[in-house]
Parts: sequence; C-alpha cells; structure tokens
Amino acid sequence: MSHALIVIDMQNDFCPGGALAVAGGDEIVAGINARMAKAGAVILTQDWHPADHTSFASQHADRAPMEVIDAPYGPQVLWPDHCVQGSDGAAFHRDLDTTRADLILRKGFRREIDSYSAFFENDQSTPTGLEGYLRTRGLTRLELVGLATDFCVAWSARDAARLGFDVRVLTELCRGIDLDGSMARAIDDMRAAGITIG
Ligand code: VGL
Ligand code: ZN
Repeated sequence: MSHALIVIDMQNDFCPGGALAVAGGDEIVAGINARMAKAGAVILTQDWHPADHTSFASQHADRAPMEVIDAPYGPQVLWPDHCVQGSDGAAFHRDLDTTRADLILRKGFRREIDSYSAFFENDQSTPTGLEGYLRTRGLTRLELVGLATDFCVAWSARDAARLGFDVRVLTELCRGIDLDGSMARAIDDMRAAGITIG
C-alpha cells in the first residue's frame, strides 16, 4: 500500500516576510512539490485562525509574543497574529503545488483552543477527523514535511505514531522555529516515539 504525504502548514505567514516567519520556510517548497510524485495521497494542512484566536498574544493583556501561558488545556505559547482565516498570510505559498492535494485539512479554527497537530487540538483529545480519513482510505504509512518542525510537524508526527501509523519525518523538507531548544527536544521526542527521522 502506498503512503500519504502530509504537508504541514506551507502558508505565507510561516515563510520569510510572513507574520510568524520560519527561517528558510520557502526553501523547501520545490522539494515538497517533487516529493508529491512518490505519494499515493497528498494531504495539505492549513492553520486557520479566527482574528480573535486565543493563541494570539494580542488577545491577552500585558502579554508579548513567544511568552507561555497556562491555558485550560495546558501550556500555550502566545504567537503573533498569524494565519487569520481568509487572509493572504493564511494562503498557501504561491509555488506550492496544491493541485495534487486530495484533502486540505484546516485546523485551529476554534477561538478558544489551538491546534498544532493535524490529528488533535491542543487538548490532545478533540479529533480533527484526519485519523478517520486516513484509515478509511487504508493509508497506514505517512511521510510528514512542512512547517514548523518543532511545533505543527512534531505534534502531528507524535500523534500519528501514538495512533499506530508508521511515520517518517523528512527533516530536509521541514524548517523549525527553535524556541528555547524546542528543535532538539522535538527531534529527540520524535525518535523516542519510534518515528523515522530523515
Ligand atoms: C504553527 C505556531 C502557531 C506551526 C502554527 O505551523 O508550526 N506554529 N501556529
Ligand atoms: Zn497557528
């Protein structure tokens, strides 16, 4: 059975010039497009927040971007406003080959909870529906690429492994934010979870 390529959050706001730019985020677009040819299914995720999303520092008095707060569902990094529904920042990078996508999965659309993972919101229990989609299509092997390695890619990969999928993260086709050592931690955690790296 062929594998699914899951392309995480290849959106303008995560690329240079965007609101939450990941260094080198745009460098991986061509490689991701090329990788689509090897996959039996291509799935794109799209971070998709209302303008008053709780993950935005702008929604909290006296808080600055990159600070961490205790949300009801656990620690939450406060981000600059990004990927606001319908905005240019939320659009896919213009060179990403979106025509190959079988499914575009939006996440983070509920105001009161963030969703890094493509599988669960940040309470780690509210499903996005992606697990059912993959299982009903018989897709058990997953390749993950995209942005950011240490947040949405890592959270998606760890959830996928926990759900029993066979997961590989192609780090050359990912770029990270690296907040207080989050890159090294994410790679270690993924390896410990049995995820193939590289
Ligand atoms: C992401 C922070 C906030 C990501 C999304 O795609 O990794 N990071 N929203
Ligand atoms: Zn977000």
